[in-house]
Amino acid sequence: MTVEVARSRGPEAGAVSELVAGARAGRPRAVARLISLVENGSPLLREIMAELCAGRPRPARIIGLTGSPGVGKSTSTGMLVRAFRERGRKVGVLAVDPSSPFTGGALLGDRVRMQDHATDPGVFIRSMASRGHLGGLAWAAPQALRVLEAAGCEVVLVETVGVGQAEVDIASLADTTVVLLAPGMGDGVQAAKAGILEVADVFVVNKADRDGAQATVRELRNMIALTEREWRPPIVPTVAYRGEGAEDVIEALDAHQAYLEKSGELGRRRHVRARDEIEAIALTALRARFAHLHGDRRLDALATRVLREGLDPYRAADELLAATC
Ligand SMILES: Nc1nc2c(ncn2[C@@H]2O[C@H](COP(=O)(O)OP(=O)(O)OP(=O)(O)O)[C@@H](O)[C@H]2O)c(=O)[nH]1
Ligand SMILES: [Mg+2]
Repeated sequence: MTVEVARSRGPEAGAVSELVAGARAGRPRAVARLISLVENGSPLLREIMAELCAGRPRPARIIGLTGSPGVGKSTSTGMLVRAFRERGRKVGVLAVDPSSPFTGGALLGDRVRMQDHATDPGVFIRSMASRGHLGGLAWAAPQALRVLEAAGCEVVLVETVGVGQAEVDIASLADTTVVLLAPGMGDGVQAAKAGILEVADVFVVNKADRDGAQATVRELRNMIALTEREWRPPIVPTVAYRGEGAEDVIEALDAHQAYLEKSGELGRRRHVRARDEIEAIALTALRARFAHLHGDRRLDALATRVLREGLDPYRAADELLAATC
C-alpha cells in the first residue's frame, strides 16, 4: 500500500476534500465522481475513505434486492424509492452489475425506469460494475455505500441480479435482503437450490397479476416452514409496475428492521460487514504489493521448483508470503 499512498499525495489531494465536501452537501456530481473513483480502484481512495469516515456519517439502512433476471427488481426499486420519498427519506440506489466490467450497457434500461426520480435532489442513483475488481462486491460496495451515507442517504437500496454467488454476497452487505420471485419462472425450485431460503429476510412475489402467483406464494410458504430460522421471512405479493403492494413491502421491511434492532442482529451484521470489508481491502493490498514486489518472476521460480525439485506447494506459498509481507 505504501506505493499507493505516495501516489495519492499529489496536487489532487486538495480535490479530495472538495469532493467529499461536495458529497456532504448532497451534490450529485461529487457523489457520482466519488463512486467512480471507488469503481476504478483509485489510489485516492485511502484519503477519500479517511475523510468520509472522520465525518462519522450516520449509517444508512441498507436494503438489498435480488432475484432472477427480469423478475422486476428495478421496477420494484423504483416503487420503493417512491414510497420512501413519500415518507421524507433521502434515498440512494446502487445497482450493482456482477456480470459486467462496464457500467451502462446492461443497466441502461434501469436508468430509463428510474427517470421519475432523476430530478429529485433526495435521490441518488448509481450503477456500478463489480467484476474486474480483485475484491469484487465485498471490496467496492461498502465504500460506495459510505459515499451515499456521507451524502445523507438514510436508506440505500442495492439491486443486484441473483446469479451465482450474488444472493449470498448481497446478503452479507445488506441489513435486510429482499428476494424477488415471479410466477412461472421456476423460482421456487431455484430458491431451494441456491440457498435463498437462508438469506432472504423478505420474499416478494412480483408480477402477482400473472397466473400462478398464489401457487408461488404457497410453495414458498411450505419451503419456509421447513427452515429453522428464528426470523420467518414474510411473503409479499406485488405488481410493481402498477405500484401495488408497496405499502406491504415497506411494512415487511419495517418489521424486519425492528427484529434486527431488538435481537441485536443489526449490530452483528454490521460487525461482520466491517470485518469483510477490512479483509477484502487487506487481501487486495497484499496482492498489489505482491505484484509490485515480484511481478511473476518469483512465482515462476517457485513453480519450477515445485515441478522439478520436489518442493511442496505449501512451502512454496510460505516462501512467497514471507517475501511479500
Ligand atoms: N406483468 C408484470 N410485469 C412486470 C411487473 N413488474 C415489472 N414488470 C415487467 O418486467 C420486466 C422486467 O422488469 P425489471 O424491473 O427490469 O426487472 P429486473 O429484475 O430489474 O431485470 P434485470 O435487471 O434485467 O435482471 C419489465 O418489462 C417490467 O415492466 C409486474 O408486477 N407485472
Ligand atoms: Mg434491473
